[in-house]
Amino acid sequence: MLIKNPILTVSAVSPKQYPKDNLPEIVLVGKSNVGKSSFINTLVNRKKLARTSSEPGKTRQINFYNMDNKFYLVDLPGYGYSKMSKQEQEKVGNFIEEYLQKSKNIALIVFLLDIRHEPTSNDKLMYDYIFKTNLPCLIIANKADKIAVTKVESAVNSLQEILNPLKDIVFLPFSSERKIYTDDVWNILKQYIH
Ligand SMILES: Nc1nc2c(ncn2[C@@H]2O[C@H](COP(=O)(O)OP(=O)(O)O)[C@@H](O)[C@H]2O)c(=O)[nH]1
Ligand SMILES: [Mg+2]
Repeated sequence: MLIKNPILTVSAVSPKQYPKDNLPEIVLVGKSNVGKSSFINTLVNRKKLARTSSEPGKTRQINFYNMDNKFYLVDLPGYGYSKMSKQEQEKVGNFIEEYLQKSKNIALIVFLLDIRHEPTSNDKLMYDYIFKTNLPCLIIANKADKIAVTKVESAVNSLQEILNPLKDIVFLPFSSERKIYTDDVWNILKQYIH
């Protein structure tokens, strides 16, 4: 899908600031540094729309990227950054939950994992939380460029085996580094924006 004019329109630190135009929201969830901001940039083919960082734990607000007035891509703060104190981590967790509970416009949750690693305990908590919200979810096994192409399919399958043995959720590989699999992802996203 070609987005002509992606713009960061709102950086919210409280629910009062969430956009009020009721466009559908596709929200990026995942631990710090897994590649959420890069994912947004890759989908819209921009280098610096969403701020990325090799230093995790930087985003403390909820960024709403307006996509041609059709929908929002929503960049949430990452969880599980080890250098953050327990207290700070809890704050970030509450912040994420508040958004997931209060926004009335979430059309799809895109949950990013690292294709190389087993889900962390925080990933599992987040997965269970998302599952309980009953919202539609797409799982992305990111940084697929970090393993051999021939290993990608089995790596995605083993992540699914751990989190979703019933296999009723879509899992897809992705790589912002190599910009591959973006068409597959767009084909899913399109189903949730009308
Ligand atoms: N190799 C590789 N690196 C990636 C990929 N996506 C993101 N990164 C890198 O991972 C780091 C964190 O990315 P960022 O998008 O800021 O993660 P966020 O904290 O989840 O928003 C940056 O150094 C990115 O360049 C990917 O698909 N492959
Ligand atoms: Mg980010």
